[in-house]
Amino acid sequence: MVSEIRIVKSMLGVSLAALTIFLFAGTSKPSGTGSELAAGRADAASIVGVVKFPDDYPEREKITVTKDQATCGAFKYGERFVVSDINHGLKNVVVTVQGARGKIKAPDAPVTLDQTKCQYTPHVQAVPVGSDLNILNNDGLLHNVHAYFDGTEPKNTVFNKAQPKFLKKISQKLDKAGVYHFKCDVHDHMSAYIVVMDNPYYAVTNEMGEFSIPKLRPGSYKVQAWHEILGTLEREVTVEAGKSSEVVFDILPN
Ligand SMILES: [Cu+2]
Repeated sequence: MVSEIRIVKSMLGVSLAALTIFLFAGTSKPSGTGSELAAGRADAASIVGVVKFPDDYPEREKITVTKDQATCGAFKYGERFVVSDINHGLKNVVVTVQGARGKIKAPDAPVTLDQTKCQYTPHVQAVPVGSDLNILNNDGLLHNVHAYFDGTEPKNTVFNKAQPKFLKKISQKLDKAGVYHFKCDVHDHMSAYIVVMDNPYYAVTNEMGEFSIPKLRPGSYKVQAWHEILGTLEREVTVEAGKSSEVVFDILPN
């Protein structure tokens, strides 16, 4: 089965892109509804895939730093489009399986958002709802951590805290599922996203644009892919007991 959805966006003066999802489902017949199968068993299913550009893909932006260059450096490479030279895979896409039943538990240890040389690390992460977040500052200068909910600016400020050089750590509980966009009010180039999850079936694409979501009950699901610029797409996927379904998100030129 091959299906596709298209959306069209444009940004950065680059004529982007229709984002097309091709789903390659297994050919054998489903073995039951699967609703009675416990996740994590040998008969659990998985969804694997890749998000990738064709031969033409955006290069890393080079952003001039205008403040605190002694610590921050003269320029930064943007992280909105981090694309592999090998397979043109797109990093930092958050892939979520909607409608899958499963308990989610906040980790015992806090998750972190680091600020080093005026850059957030990681640029994109996905964490369970209820996680405690530690925001670290070892730069020896002032940052101002300003988080917006759902990426909407400037209306939905979640928190807005100055972090002077002596304040090495700010702690914040992430108790609402959704997309948090972090900006620094001191350094315009600083940007990061934390996607707070209320179900346990998610992954963030790696340097090759790849993801893997294991331990699913067999069944039909919506798979949602979110990228900070390309937006959100959904697709129905059927996974079978003990098998993987592959989803390839091909980003096509206009
Ligand atoms: Cu800053």
